[in-house]
Amino acid sequence: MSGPVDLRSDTVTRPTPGMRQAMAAAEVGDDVFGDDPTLQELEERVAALVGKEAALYVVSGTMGNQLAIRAQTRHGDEILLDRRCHIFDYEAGGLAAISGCQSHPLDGDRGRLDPTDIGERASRPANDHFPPPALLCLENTHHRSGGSLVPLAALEAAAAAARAHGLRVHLDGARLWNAAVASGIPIDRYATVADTVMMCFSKGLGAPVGSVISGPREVIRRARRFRKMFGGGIRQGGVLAAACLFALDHHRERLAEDHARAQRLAKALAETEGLAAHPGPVETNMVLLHLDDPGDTAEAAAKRARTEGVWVVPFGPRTLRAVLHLDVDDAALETAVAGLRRALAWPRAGAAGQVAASRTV
Ligand code: TLP
Repeated sequence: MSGPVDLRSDTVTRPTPGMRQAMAAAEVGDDVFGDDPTLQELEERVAALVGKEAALYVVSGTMGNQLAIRAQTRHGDEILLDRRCHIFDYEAGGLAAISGCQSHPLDGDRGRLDPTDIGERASRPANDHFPPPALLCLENTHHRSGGSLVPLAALEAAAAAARAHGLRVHLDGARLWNAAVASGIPIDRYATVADTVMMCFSKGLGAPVGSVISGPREVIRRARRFRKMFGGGIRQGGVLAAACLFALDHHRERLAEDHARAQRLAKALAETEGLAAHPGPVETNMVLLHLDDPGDTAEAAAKRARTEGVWVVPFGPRTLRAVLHLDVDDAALETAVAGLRRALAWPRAGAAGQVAASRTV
């Protein structure tokens, strides 16, 4: 592969020729009239895979999470979630703006929430002072901690603590596909912890657009109505759904390759002498690189990496994130390792030559 290696996210994948063919050939109707057969097939297949009564296609993970929240809460309700989860941290304040809910952020440990914290907050007496707790949000894999796997037992314990006090549970499973492949635990097993589950097709699975929320029929019916209200009805959505169906059939098992390449990237950098950064633990398809030079910043390091032909994103003041995906093969991985070695060489000024150019992954 020539040109820059784009490791900013697994959202950057482009549809493969087979996926484009499936999209071109898709049978379509008008989904707002309820007769797009390909969209219906996708929703039925995902509901069955997740083990829920019904499912709804939406344009993004953010829309899926926000609709699941809107459909299961009332204005003034409280939502318990991890301080570092995508819903709280990265969705533009949607749960306050769209659902009128109050967040109660909890201090999680790589996506693991303490059931005692949940129980203490959720069990406050129902009086006129306290916002009624309505929903617990979980996330797996946990993106802020670098795609870490949240153990099923931790998800179950958190969900049980919430349910004991009548809360519902939503699982942001944008990358639940990765969790299932990495852990060997099936999607529907993970899904038992939650009432509603959101999963993205536009990340590791490589579709250009789309996420699906699954859950009880009544909740999905309400979510469908809110989707319409927010202008999210998709007419000939079958063209997009065909890409997701193709991804379901062809791109799930291969996520293991992304996980293996993420391990190789981290190992190659960890073993590089004179590198002013060290990788964090790798559990799925992401590598976090923590900068060791106190004078360096993630912004500056990402710019240097770009100059060296590798696109990564700042992920905190002194952390970079690299994500492995469908469009990164072994050759691109080699290019990325070489580029990152040059960009992160120590000391920074004119030190690229200190890292042996001959090293391979
Ligand atoms: N995550 C994106 C960015 O927003 C950070 C990425 O590049 O990782 N839940 C989780 C756990 C996510 O990581 C994301 C996207 C979403 C929801 C939202 O999905 P989209 O981008 O489709 O709205």
